[in-house]
Amino acid sequence: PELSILRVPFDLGAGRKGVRRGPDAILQAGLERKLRQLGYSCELPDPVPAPSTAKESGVFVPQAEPRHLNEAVKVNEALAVQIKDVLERGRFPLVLGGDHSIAIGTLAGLAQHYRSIGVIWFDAHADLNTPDTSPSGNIHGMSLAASLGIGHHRLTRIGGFLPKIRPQHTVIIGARQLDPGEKELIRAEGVTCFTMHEIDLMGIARVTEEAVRIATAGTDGLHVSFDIDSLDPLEAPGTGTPVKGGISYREAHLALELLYEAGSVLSAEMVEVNPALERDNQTARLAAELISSLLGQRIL
Ligand code: DIR
Ligand code: MN
Ligand code: MN
Ligand code: MN
Repeated sequence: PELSILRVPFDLGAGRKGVRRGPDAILQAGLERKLRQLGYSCELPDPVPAPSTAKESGVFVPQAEPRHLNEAVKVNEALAVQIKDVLERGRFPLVLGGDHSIAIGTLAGLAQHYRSIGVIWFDAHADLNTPDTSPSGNIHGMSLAASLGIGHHRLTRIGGFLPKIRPQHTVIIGARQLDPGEKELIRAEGVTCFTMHEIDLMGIARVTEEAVRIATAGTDGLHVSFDIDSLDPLEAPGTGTPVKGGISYREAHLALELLYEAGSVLSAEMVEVNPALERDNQTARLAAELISSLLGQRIL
C-alpha cells in the first residue's frame, strides 16, 4: 500500500498561532519510520503552500466575514487539488495539519474523486458554526458545516461545488463543548453526534461500530478527520482549545484500531497539534502513534 503524506502548515483558521508547526512535529516523532514498519511506502510531497501572515482582523462581530477568509480559501483550494491528484495516482492521502479549517480542502478533493463519502469527525467541538453563529469568527470552528454546504459561500464552494458530504453519513465522536447554533444544526440536519456522554454510556467500541455503519451506509467509504483535542488534555496538552473530560489514550487507540479493522477508511487527517504549547513534543508523538493505529499497528 502506498501513502502520500500531505503537510498543511496553516494556522490562520485557529485563534492561536503555532499549529503550522504541527506537520513537522509529527514527522519529527518518527511517523515515516513507523509507517514503513507497517509495510507502507510513503511519499512526502512539498508542503501545501500556506499563507502564514495576515493582518489581524480585530474584534469579531456575528455575521461579519470569518477571520482570514482569503487565506483559508487559498490553502484549501490548493489542498483540494493535491488530494485529487494523490487519489488519481492510486495513493492513500494522509493529511497533517494545521488547524481544522483544512478539512474543507481535504473533503473537497475527496468529493471530486469519489461518488459519495462518509466522515468520522473526532473532536471536542463540532466545528458546525457559520458566520452567523460563530462566537469567534475562526474558520476551524466552521469547517464541518462548510463541508455540509452550510455557511459562508466562499467556504462552501471550495472546489467549485457543494456539498462535499451529507449529514446522514456524518458522525462526530468526542464532543463536549458545543455552541447553541451547533446544537441546533445537529438536530436540524440530522448529523450523528456521539458526545462524551454516549462514549461513557456505550463504550468507545460500540460507538465506533455504529459510526462505521452510519458513515459507510451507501457510501464508497469514509474519511477520518481527527482533531487531537478530542483526547483528554492530560494526554494531549499541545493543542489550542483543550477541553477537559475527553477521550482517553486507550479509547482513542481502540477506536482507530477498530477503524482499521473495518477496512473502509479512504483517507485520514490529523489536525490541531500545536508544539508551541508544550515542551517535549508529547502531543505530536501521540498523534504519530494514533495514526499508526489507524493504519494497522497492533499490540500483538
Ligand atoms: C468554538 C471553538 N466552537 C468556535 N471551536 C474549536 O470558535 O467556533 N474548534 N476550537 O476546534
Ligand atoms: Mn476541530
Ligand atoms: Mn476541536
Ligand atoms: Mn479546532
